[in-house]
Amino acid sequence: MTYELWYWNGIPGRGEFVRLALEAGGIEYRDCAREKGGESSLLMNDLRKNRKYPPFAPPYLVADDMVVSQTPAILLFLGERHGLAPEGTKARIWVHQLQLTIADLVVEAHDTHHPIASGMYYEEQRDEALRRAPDFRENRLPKFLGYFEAVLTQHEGWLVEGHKWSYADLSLFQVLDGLQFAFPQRMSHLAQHYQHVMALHERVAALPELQGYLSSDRRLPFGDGLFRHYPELDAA
Ligand SMILES: N[C@@H](CCC(=O)N[C@@H](CS)C(=O)NCC(=O)O)C(=O)O
Repeated sequence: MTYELWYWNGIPGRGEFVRLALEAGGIEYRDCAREKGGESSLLMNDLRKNRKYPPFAPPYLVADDMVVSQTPAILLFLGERHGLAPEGTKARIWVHQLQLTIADLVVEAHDTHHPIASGMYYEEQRDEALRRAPDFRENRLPKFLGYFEAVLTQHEGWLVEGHKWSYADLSLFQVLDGLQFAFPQRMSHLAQHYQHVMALHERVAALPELQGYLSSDRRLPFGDGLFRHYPELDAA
């Protein structure tokens, strides 16, 4: 069976957390919204399908008769089916918790540039963004990084002790990549304090399973998505 992944074409966004898991797991999938010229109507049409269990928003994964949306739920599903997380309730729920915490961080990073409304242009909420970003840089970002640093300090290299990488490690890599893109000054200042976190970023980037993907054009660059670089929102 080949999974169908649906996510907006042109930005890595939340789709990338799913892509990384599929790619690192060697799992076959179609990136449906990027096929046939990649017009946004492809995804819009699929979203309009009359489904009994519809997704609220992309990303979502179609697997036989199931449609799974919500990034952490998709990863929970793939993790169980393909061994991308350890087995057993305790470990499974632990990885899920980590993924939900990563999802919280993603929302807060996004809200630095869109603090008022996702549907408005950045320029329309720039003043509010300028007020919001310093708290993220100075308080929230160190709190999240400190949390993952503490977890990694107790485990051996990966977020789940005794397991190889899990999907949460891949997602943490992606968030760190996005944060380095969006807040290069702040992240380079903080790097010295979160050495285990930064080492995890390097370790995932070097995974043999991901080399083909990371150097391919399937891996999209950041741009106008969740992680955006506005120099005025960054500072050491
Ligand atoms: N909690 C959801 C959020 C999904 C989401 O916000 N998707 C964005 C793209 S990254 C979207 O298209 N949202 C449309 C909307 O919220 O109306 C998840 O983790 O997957």
